[in-house]
Amino acid sequence: MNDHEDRDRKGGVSRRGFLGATALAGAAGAGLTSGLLGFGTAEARTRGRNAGLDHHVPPGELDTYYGFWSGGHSGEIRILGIPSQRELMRIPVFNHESATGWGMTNESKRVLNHSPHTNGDTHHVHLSYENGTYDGKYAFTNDKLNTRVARIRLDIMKPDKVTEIPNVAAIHGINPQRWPKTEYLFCSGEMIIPLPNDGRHLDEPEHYWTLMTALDAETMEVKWQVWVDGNMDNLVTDYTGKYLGATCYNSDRGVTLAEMMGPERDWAVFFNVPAIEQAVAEGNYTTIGDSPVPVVDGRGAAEGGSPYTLYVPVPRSPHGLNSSPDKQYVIAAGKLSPTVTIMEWAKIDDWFAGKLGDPRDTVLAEPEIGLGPLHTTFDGRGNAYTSVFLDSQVVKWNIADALRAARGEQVNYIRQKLDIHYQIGHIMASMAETVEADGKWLVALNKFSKDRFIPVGPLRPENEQLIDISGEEMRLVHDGPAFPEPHDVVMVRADLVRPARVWSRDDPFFADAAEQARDDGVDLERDNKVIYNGNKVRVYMTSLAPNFGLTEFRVKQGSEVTVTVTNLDRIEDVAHGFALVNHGVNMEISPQQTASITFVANKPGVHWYYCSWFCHALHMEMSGRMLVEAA
Ligand code: CUK
Ligand code: CUA
Repeated sequence: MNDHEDRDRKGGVSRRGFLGATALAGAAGAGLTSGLLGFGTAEARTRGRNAGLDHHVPPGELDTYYGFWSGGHSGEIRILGIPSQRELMRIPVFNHESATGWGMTNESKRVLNHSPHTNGDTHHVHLSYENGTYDGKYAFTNDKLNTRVARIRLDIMKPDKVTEIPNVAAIHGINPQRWPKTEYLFCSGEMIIPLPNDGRHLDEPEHYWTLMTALDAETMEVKWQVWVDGNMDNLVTDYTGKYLGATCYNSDRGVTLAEMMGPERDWAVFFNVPAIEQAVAEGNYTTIGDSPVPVVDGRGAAEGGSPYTLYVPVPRSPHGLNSSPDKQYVIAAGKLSPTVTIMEWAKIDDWFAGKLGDPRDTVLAEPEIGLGPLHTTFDGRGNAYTSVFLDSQVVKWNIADALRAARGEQVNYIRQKLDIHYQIGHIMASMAETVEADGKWLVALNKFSKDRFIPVGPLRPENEQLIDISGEEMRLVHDGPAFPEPHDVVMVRADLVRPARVWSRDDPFFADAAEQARDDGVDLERDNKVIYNGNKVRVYMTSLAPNFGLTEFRVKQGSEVTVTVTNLDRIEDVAHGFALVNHGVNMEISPQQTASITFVANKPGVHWYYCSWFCHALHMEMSGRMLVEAA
């Protein structure tokens, strides 16, 4: 029996049965009434019948979705169960973290490339794809603060690669290729800088630029970059694997707010991946400064684009850019304009094939939504949901009706405006970034909570609100306070994610420690040994509740000590920790994991180490002494 059969048996069945019945009843009722009586009445009449989805997950039952949250300037990723909104796990990525030792263990330092930075700003999180839906392998996130991207392995739920992006400043948008599978991870540089940024052009903004970057999603190496006009904000890929696009809010490349607000129109820029690959293959590129990365010149906004890029003018300061799950549309949110711009991927293909005369020919409609539209998500039933910051609302609208209205038909494409609390940024519906968008749950990620929770001081939590979108009418069902910051989220059907239950002994995550042990003639699963090598000391020990394999080790003052602990427990959920008093040393060692940490023993005397992860009735007794001889 696999995890998910197990899960269905334990908790899913009764709820799933209940969901199916009510969702059907709601849809049928709505279909009947809305045709006959118009929108407002339909809403009123379905409210009684459509009890909606049950978001309450009783004790002992399991959630049906994984929510992967980007934690903004906390620098981490979080996993929430949906619909309960219980926070299940935090995944430190760019931040350093006390409980697990992320940023302090040798394994995490390797992943972080020994970066001096201890913080980050994860704006977006997306998962790897196969054929337009999640393959369960990786999550990706950006670090706007220190211009990096990271990949998280979804089996162990830890980052395994971090890449610093050259030639740009502040990676903002990221999106993986969706079709046929994620070969590239794309990321957009937001801030414009001199190229190269080596001090030669300081106060000459005409020399400031930014680039789109493509990484190989398997190696996480940078493959190529594309030089663009303007700056770049959010980015999205299509469902053919051929195109991606990004919004630009500073098309004049200004450096002050007033300059950024100058142009009446900015644009969305689209990239032709096969054409860029061909240019790279033919050597039709340049490089910048010391970076060997091929940079293809995709500037040319004044002419509508280049062989690699298309610049579609849209109202000033567009923000979100989202791909509809029917694979057809790409929708830019207006931010400063009350509209969204609906473009068609097929027309972008037509433009690159030379079939269109004007970049605006790719635009189908520009419906008015509300004040401050930021991001759009989808239910897979033809409706779009746009977050509207200034109005603090989620606006549900129908794409087909918006297109009919644009053709002059008298039709109200707005389905409902739901107040949220308060000032919504991102918005996301379950599975909405895939062809399997299922229209069940939606989260509104709100920048302010104001009066929604008891006060906790001048810094208040932000507010994640869960909304049931399974019926005709959106229903707000839960408020969830969030520490900075609930930036973005994807909600993924639980059966698509298959986390490991214990570590595998040959995991590459701790391959360096295993290799060092081999060099030292140490069997990690058996030996408890101290290797002295000049001023370097390597301490190997096992852990098996409630014992460390070594209850003492002796070093000279000033030694650089590496403690490598291998957790022999095979029982799920029995993690140990290695914490050394007064040395800032603490790390997690989960079942069957090897973890290592290096520090300098610079204080003579007796220093206790103890297990920091509760593991046994004798957990407190699971300890030992480091004896440091004065130099
Ligand atoms: S995006 Cu990052 S600041 Cu995710 Cu709405 Cu604007
Ligand atoms: Cu081992 Cu607590």
